[in-house]
Amino acid sequence: VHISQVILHIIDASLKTPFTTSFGTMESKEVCIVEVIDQSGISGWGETVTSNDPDYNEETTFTAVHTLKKFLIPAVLNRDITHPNEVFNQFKFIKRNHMAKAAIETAIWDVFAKKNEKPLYEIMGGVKQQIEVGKSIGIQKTPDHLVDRVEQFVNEGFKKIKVKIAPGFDSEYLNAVRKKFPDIPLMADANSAYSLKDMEDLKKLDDYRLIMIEQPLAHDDIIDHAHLQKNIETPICLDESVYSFETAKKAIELGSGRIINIKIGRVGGLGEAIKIHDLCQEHNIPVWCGGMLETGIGRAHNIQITTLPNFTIPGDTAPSQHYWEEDIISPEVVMDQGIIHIPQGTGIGYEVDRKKINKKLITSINFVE
Ligand code: OSB
Ligand code: MG
Repeated sequence: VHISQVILHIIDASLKTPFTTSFGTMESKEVCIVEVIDQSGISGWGETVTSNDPDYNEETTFTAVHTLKKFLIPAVLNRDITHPNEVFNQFKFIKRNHMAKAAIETAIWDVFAKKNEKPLYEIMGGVKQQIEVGKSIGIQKTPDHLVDRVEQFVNEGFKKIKVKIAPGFDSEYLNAVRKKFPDIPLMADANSAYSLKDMEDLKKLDDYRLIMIEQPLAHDDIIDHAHLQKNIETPICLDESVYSFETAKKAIELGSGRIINIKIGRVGGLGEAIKIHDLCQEHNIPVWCGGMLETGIGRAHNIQITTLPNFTIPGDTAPSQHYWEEDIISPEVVMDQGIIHIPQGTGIGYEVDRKKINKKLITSINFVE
C-alpha cells in the first residue's frame, strides 16, 4: 500500500435518540471520517470514535483531528506500507492518542484488504460468517421506562441486553428488569462511576445474575478492580482500563476482571485489537466487541473483527437504524433475529455513500504531497 492522498471529512452526527451514561448525555457529536487513497486510486475508510467531550477517555474529535493533521497523516503519506500491522509501530513516537491512530490505521486495513480483493475479516483471520448482536441501553428516566426499552429490544431479537448504571440508577433498575425478564442474558456497564467505597452496593448486584459488570471502577484502574473481583461473584469486564496490549496483559496477570471488551479505537487500531484478542484467547478470557455509537464505517470495522474466534459474547454492534436517521453506508447495517450476516464484499464490506457524508459535512481537509 502506498497512500498518496488523505481526506478528513468532518461531519455532524446527530443521534436518533440521546444516549445517557454515568458521565453524561450525548445527543450529537462531530465525527472525523478518514479516507485514505492508495496510489492505485482505491479508497479505504476509518472514523474517529471520539465524541466532543473528553468524558469516556482523554480524547475528543478536536484533538484527534489535530493529531491526525500534524503527526499521523505525515507519518504515512507517501510511504510504502507492506502490511497494516506495521502502522501502529510507525506511530510509536506519538504517545497514546489511540482513537486518532485507529481512525487512520483502520482505513489502511480497508485499503489493504481491497487491494488484495478480500473481505477484511479474511485478512484478519476471522472465521465466523454471522455474529450475535447485543443492545446497549442508556440510563432511563425511571425503571419502568427501562423495562419498556428492554422489552422492545428483546422482542427485536437482541442476544444480550446491556444496561448503563450509576450510583442511584442501579439496583432499582436492574431489579425491575430481572422481575419482568428472569432469564435474559443481562449485563450492566458503570463507565467507572463507582469506587471501592461502594463495595457493599456492588456486592448486592450479584443478586441479579448479570453475565458481567463492565468497568465499575476508575477509568485507569486495574488494582482496585482486582480487589473488587475477589469480593464479588459477578465477573468484571474491563473497558476503559484496557487501553493497550500491555494493560491487557497486566490486568489479566492481576485478575482485574474475567472478560474484556475490545474497542478498536480505545487500543489504537485493529493490529493492537487483534493482539489483545489473541492474548485473551491464550488466557481463556472471553472477549466481545464494544461500541462507541459509531457511524456505519466504525461499525463495519467492529463487525469484521467480531468474526475472530474468541469473540464469544454478543457485541454492542446494533443495526444502523438504532443510531441514525440515515447512516453513511449502503446498505445500512441490518440484523435478522439478533444476527448480523457478515458482508462478503472486499474491505469493510459496506459501500460508503459520499452523498450521505456530504449532507452532514461540516468541513473537509485534503492532504496530498
Ligand atoms: O462504555 O461501552 C461504553 C457509548 C459511548 C461511550 C461508551 C460506551 C458506549 C456504549 C454504546 O455502551 C455502545 C454502542 O451501542 O455503540
Ligand atoms: Mg463500556
